[in-house]
Formats: sequence, C-alpha cells, structure tokens
Amino acid sequence: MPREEGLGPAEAPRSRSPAELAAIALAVAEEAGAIALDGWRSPLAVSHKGRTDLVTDRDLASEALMRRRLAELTPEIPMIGEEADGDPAVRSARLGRVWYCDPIDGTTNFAHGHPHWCVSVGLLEDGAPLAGAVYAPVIRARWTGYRGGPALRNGEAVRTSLTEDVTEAFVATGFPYGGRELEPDNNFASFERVKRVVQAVRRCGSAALDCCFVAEGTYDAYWERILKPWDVAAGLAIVLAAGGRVTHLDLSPLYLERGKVLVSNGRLHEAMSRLILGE
Ligand code: LIP
Repeated sequence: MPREEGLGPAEAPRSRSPAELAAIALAVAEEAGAIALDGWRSPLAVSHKGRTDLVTDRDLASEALMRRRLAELTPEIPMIGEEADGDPAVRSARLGRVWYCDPIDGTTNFAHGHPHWCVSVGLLEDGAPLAGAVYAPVIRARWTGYRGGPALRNGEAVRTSLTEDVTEAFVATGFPYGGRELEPDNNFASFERVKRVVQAVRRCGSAALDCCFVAEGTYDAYWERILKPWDVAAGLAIVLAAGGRVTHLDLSPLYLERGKVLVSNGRLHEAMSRLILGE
C-alpha cells in the first residue's frame, strides 16, 4: 500500500527478529548507562525544562550515544528520544518500527544522587511494544523482553506475580512534574483510593523501573496518568513478555502517546482500574 506523504520515513524493513532487536537495545542501554553512571553523584550541569522537570548534561550525553549507536546498528529504524522530541511525523505515524529511548529515566532521582534511575531503550512496531531493554547501573540490574520471547532480569527468566486479592497488592505509581495539574491528572485522588485498599503503594520515580518491577513480580501493578512514550516503551515490552497486562486506566487498548498507563500481573487489572478511576 503506498504510504501517504508526510507520514515520516518509509516503513522499516522487518528483517531483524525481536530477539536480535532486544539484544541491540541492551547493548546500547549498557553503553549509555555507563556514561550516565560516570556522572552520578558528581558535579552536574542541571537545567530545567519546567518548574520541576530537570535535564542534566548526562541525559544529553546518554541520548547522544543512543542516537549514534542506534543509527550505526539499525540505520533503517528512526529513534525518538526524550531530550530531542523527534520528528512529530514519526511519532504520529504509528507505522513501522521506531526506537523510543529515555536516556535517564528517573532524572530527578539521578540529579539528587538517589540510586533509583535507569536507561531505557524500547522499540515500537506499528505503535505497539515489540522489544526493550532497561539498565539500572547503580542496582546492577538489566531487564530485557520482546514479543514472543522471555522477560529476563540479569539473564534469568522472570514472570509477573500471582497475587489475586487487591487488599494484598504491593503496587506503585508516579506523579506528573509540577504537581499543579488539576484532578484527576494530578493523581492525588487515585492515590488515596488505592492506598486505602492495597497492602502498600510505592512512588519510586522511574516509570521504566516500575514496569520492570511488575514484570519480575516485585510489584503486582503500576499506574501513572501523564507519561511519555519513551518512559515506558521498553518497560511495557518487558511486562508483556513476562505475562503481564498493559492497558489505559479505563482498560482500553494502550496508545502510548496518550499516557494514562496501567500495567499489572493481569489478575488485579480490573480491580486496580476501578480503584484508580473511582468506579
Ligand atoms: C519520570 C518518570 C516517572 C514520573 C516522572 C517522570 P523522567 O520520567 O519515570 O515515573 O513520575 O514524572 O516522568 O522525566 O525522569 O525521564
């Protein structure tokens, strides 16, 4: 079918397997993670994209490495990164394969010397998660996953949890930058409703890591209302490979540009959706 003009690059050849692409994602994440780690708890050049939305010189160096290496390894696949929002035509096309990369997910933690941050390299195919790798250098953890394959943590297979009772659930969430958004986008009411029912709620500050913790069964579910595609492109591929479920908060099929992400072990998904939405 001829592609309409202005939809971005021609559809990438689908020659590489998801397994090969996950291995490429991990190799690039490890190189970028080493660059970021070198600046962790060191003097940083920090600037503000918004009142609380930070970017450091390490975010920029990590993303530059990602862009260079992915162009070398997969020249046929475009890349969208957090710090250079990328060609809107590519983001809106939802066709073919596109890398979505977060050079440091958990930038606020990183900038304050907190260990909970990672590098995330995800691949979407026609808008859906195909493969991904997340590398958290300080905690020495690497997760990979791809469609039809296993989810791995440091080379060991992982699966989502078996928790079925929402009152026993150990879950995570996050809040948008600024925190001045109005309800429901500030997530305050959802947090209160969930907190009153589940066993515990964590807010650790990295969407990619929160997804990986669901994939490995540490968390039973995670949700957030205002996320960018690069925050979760890799993490969602890993959750799906681990047998988890991924939707919007209202259980509709996920379109990453909309944010409003709910991931879980599948067993708790509908109960979590009702609590989050107050239904
Ligand atoms: C962060 C997410 C986190 C969310 C923050 C921010 P960043 O991404 O990982 O879950 O709560 O608001 O979006 O900006 O550190 O790459």
